[in-house]
Order: sequence, then structure tokens, then C-alpha cells
Amino acid sequence: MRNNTYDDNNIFSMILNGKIPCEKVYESKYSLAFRDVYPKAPTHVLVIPKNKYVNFNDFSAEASIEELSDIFKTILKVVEIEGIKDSGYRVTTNSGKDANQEVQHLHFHVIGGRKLGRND
Ligand code: DGP
Repeated sequence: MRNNTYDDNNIFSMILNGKIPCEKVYESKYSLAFRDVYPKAPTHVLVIPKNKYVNFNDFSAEASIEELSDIFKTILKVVEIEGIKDSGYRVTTNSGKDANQEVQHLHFHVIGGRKLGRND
């Protein structure tokens, strides 16, 4: 039984079903990577599962082994495509209220392409 209620009208759900556009970087069987609309650095890509997961709790508890593995392989692909694999990058996810999660569909921020500060 899923604990979280997924809102089909969240913005990333609309990107996934093609209702609103995105600048796609890479797509795999289970994951989609696209540029953040408010980039914090030369590379700021969001990596999301294609299936409906609200946040990290939901995804890590409920996703299949294939989905869990695929999202990390997709992040690796993104840093290769962006040319930041060796220079360094940051991967974060905001999960829940205290983290100020804005969009209620799990997403990993992949940020790099410049020297990042501790609080970036
Ligand atoms: P978070 O605070 O972790 O939930 O970050 C949500 C991110 O989503 C934020 O960096 C801005 C980005 N974002 C919001 N709306 C859109 C959109 O319509 N398209 C794209 N590409 N990114 C969006």
C-alpha cells in the first residue's frame, strides 16, 4: 500500500505526459532528465522517475530494483553528456516540507559546471 498521495496535476507529471515542454537531456526506460527552468549553474539537470513517486521516501520504499538502479545510471549518463563527470558535480533531492520540496514528484538535482559553494 502506498503511503503518499500522488497529484497527477503536478508540473513534472505534465512534463512526462507531454502537456508541457521540457529541454530533454537524456531518457531511459524508467527515467527522464531535463534542464531545470531556473538553473543554479551551467549544468542544472533534473532527473526524475517516469512512474509516479512523490518523494524519496516513496521511491526508495516502493520502486522496483530496475527503477532504483536506472535512476543512478541515468544520473551518471547526464554527467557524462554534460562533460562534468571528472570536474565534479552535486546530486541532491529535496524530500518533504522541511527540505522545501516544491514539486511533488521525486527529482534529483544534478548541478555542476562551476565551482560550487557549500550552500549552493
Ligand atoms: P525542488 O525545490 O527541489 O522541488 O525543486 C523544483 C525545481 O523544479 C526548481 O529548481 C525549479 C524546477 N521547475 C519548476 N517548474 C519547472 C518547469 O515547469 N520546468 C522545469 N524544467 N523545471 C521546473
